[in-house]
Amino acid sequence: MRIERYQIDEHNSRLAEGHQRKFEFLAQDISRAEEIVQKLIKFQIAIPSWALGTGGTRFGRFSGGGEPRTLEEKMEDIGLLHQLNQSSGAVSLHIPWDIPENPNAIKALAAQYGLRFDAMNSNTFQDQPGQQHSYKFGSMQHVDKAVRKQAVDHNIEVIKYGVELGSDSLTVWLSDGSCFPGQLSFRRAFENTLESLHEVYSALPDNWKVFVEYKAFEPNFYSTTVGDWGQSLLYANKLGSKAYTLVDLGHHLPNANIEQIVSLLLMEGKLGGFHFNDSKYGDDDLTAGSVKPYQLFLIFNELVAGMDAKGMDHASGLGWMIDASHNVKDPLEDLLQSVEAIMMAYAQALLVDAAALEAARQENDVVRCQEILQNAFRTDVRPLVAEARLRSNAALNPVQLFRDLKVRENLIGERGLKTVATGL
Ligand code: LRH
Ligand code: MN
Repeated sequence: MRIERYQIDEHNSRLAEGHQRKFEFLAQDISRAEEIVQKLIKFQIAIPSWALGTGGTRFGRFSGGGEPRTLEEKMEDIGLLHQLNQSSGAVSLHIPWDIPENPNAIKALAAQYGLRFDAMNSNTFQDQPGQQHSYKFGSMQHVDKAVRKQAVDHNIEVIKYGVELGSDSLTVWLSDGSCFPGQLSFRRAFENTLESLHEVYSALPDNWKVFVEYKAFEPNFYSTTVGDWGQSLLYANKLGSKAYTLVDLGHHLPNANIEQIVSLLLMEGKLGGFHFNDSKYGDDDLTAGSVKPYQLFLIFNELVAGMDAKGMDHASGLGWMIDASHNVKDPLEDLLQSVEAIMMAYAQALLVDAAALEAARQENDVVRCQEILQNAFRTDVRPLVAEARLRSNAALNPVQLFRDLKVRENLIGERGLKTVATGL
């Protein structure tokens, strides 16, 4: 389904007066409003190809209908999201869930929708039909060299697909670990994994990066072989300059200070990118900013400060990707809300008066430090984010237009109620 230009224009003209009033009221107090709007227009977030259908848990899955059946239909849905917010201009593919049978055709289709390919994702956490060796006891950590070789070969195959599509990075998330004390030699598992990652690293094209994604637990529940930021950094440092860490917000133990982790990884020049989502307990893969919006703001506050300290371009300096799963929300509405929350956290972080904050820190004026941060966080930046969309010919209120145009109903009409998208 494509949205016609006039449909967006009509929607925006209905909301224009209210938006203009709110934007002018906000902008009159923000000297850098124009600069912030320009930064928001440039900022693009990659949509995961594995999160366009209904997710589920081991207890059940409740499909909403109209799910994309093919990679082409997934590109169509991401193209529709991008039409609505002009902030979703990239796709992160997961292999083998979304193998581009005809890479050139998929690349051309992506260009039609204004989409580029962000990081490719390998999958050595499931056994595929006809697979020679099982990953039941791990992939790159496995005691059997043949299993490790199978995992390395798969990652090299994923790089090949990415090169054909114009991607320039690979995310490696390993579910490897153990479920019981005694089951695994932590040292051997680390050495086997590092040896395997070195083989993948040496297959990277010169301009490519590899992101080592860490996770505290699940599906293993005693140890995870890339279990936290320290282990991921250890691998990335031992692999070389093209290796980085990837921070999935849901992959931390309760109450971890993720903004501190982000600031240190950025300081070390080893932060590669993000998988944005939110969680209250485990790897819940909920809508970004839906449970802990202040944490998302604090993370972006460290990102803006850290990237400015290194003179990095905000939009292209890191891999900005969503990684979510939709158990009760419409997948596309959920993704629209996640993009909005990320854009708002970024806008609020851009509002922080860094010089005043530094001065207050030098005076150990703790109260003033909090006032400066929370003044930014408590500023309703939605008119700034909406203005960026308006100037990008997107919708002032994407979720509202999605509903007014009965997009889900149309997709169900086209695809049926029972279609199931590949992915989580
Ligand atoms: C693991 C993870 C990883 C993906 C998968 C879909 O929890 O975050 O990034 O490969 O989800
Ligand atoms: Mn992830």
